[in-house]
Amino acid sequence: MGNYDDLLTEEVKDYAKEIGAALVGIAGADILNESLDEYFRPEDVLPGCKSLVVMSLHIPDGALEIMRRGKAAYSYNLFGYAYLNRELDYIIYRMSCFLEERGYATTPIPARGTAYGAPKKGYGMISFRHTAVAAGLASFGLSGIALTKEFGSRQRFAAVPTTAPLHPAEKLIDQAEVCDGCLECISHCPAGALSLNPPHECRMGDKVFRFARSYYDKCIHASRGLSTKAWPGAAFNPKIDVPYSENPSAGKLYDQLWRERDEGIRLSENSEATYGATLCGRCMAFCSAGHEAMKRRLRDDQKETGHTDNLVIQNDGSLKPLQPEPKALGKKLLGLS
Ligand code: B12
Ligand code: SF4
Ligand code: SF4
Repeated sequence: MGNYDDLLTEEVKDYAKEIGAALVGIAGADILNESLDEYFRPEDVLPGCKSLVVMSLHIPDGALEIMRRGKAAYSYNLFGYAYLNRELDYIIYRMSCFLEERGYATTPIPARGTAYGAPKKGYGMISFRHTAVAAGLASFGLSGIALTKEFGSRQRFAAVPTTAPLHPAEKLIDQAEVCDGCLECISHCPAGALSLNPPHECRMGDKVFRFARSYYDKCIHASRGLSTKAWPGAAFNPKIDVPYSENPSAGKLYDQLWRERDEGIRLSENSEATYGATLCGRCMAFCSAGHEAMKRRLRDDQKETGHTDNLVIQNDGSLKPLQPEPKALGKKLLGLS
């Protein structure tokens, strides 16, 4: 057992709640140093890093539910992405200052994007999903998204690496505790960007997690409004299909983003980068764990109201209830069969 500052750990957790974090936990730097690739480990971004303060913000259920119904992606794009990232940046900044004022070093990492110059495409300075799992807040769904008992898939994460000796979580959550293997995430991906054949394997602590490999370029193509397959039947589905190219150069992607897309999408965006038309997000939106967590949190007298009918948009524009069932492959990967 390490030599931890339990009092500071409690102060950090209280402060995280005070500045608005929905969930907060502490990840030990050691298990992440072993689990993540060189250059993207806590010790690479902060020499002497001992722990990471991991925080999340909940994406309001309504923002995803209205998107599942095919009516609007606008609420999700703002309150699940653009604005939420600002709120995350705010809590990262505050937590970083809180720790530095107490004499500890930190590295504040922005909530979105990857660092220019990093040696691997599609890698953040630190993977927040991995930090959330290491902090005992979440486990990997088969989608690769970090799922919590409280919100399922419906949250974004941030982590502040620090030299402070905070007390880390002692128990990691098993995948089967949060994911039922229904595979709705994979079957609703419009870009074929998620593959379980074979799954990606991640070792952390004494556990092995299995989840879909994600193809960066395919996801970007759909999630940046370049594909008419993104949200078939939905009012906000892009109306122009920009041809997909393998490994597009950054310049080509930039051109596509700003010139070749549906004009309506460009006009629906604004200077605050709301990505007005679509961010896809279907693997998050259709995740059963998210919908079930929403139902659990509703008051008893609200269980039959709002979005609990589970209606989702069909390709022909009609609405039908989603009826997810665990699948044989899903159960096998989760060790349930
Ligand atoms: C780059 C990035 C992406 C990339 C790559 C994602 C990925 N799986 O790593 C793309 C564009 C695909 C993407 C998509 C999405 N993202 Co994103 N993304 C990030 C970012 C900036 C970095 C992630 C990272 O470091 N990955 C690298 C390593 C560590 O991942 P890995 O698990 O070891 O390995 C993966 C890849 O290497 C790949 N892979 C490995 N081997 C192989 C082999 C082959 C052949 C191939 C093809 C791929 C492959 O698949 C592995 C499993 O996913 C983070 C922010 C952050 N700093 O963490 C947000 C983040 C992961 N994204 C997020 C979200 C919400 C999304 C989307 C839902 C989009 C949206 N609407 O917002 C989708 C979800 C896709 C999915 N199911 O995984 C959230 C997740 C929140 C949560 N609850 O878990 C994060 C944490 C942002 C945040 N601040 O909250 N994202
Ligand atoms: S965001 Fe869309 S395209 Fe990207 S992995 Fe999820 S479902 Fe697939
Ligand atoms: S959609 Fe189903 S299989 Fe996919 S992550 Fe969510 S609960 Fe797991």
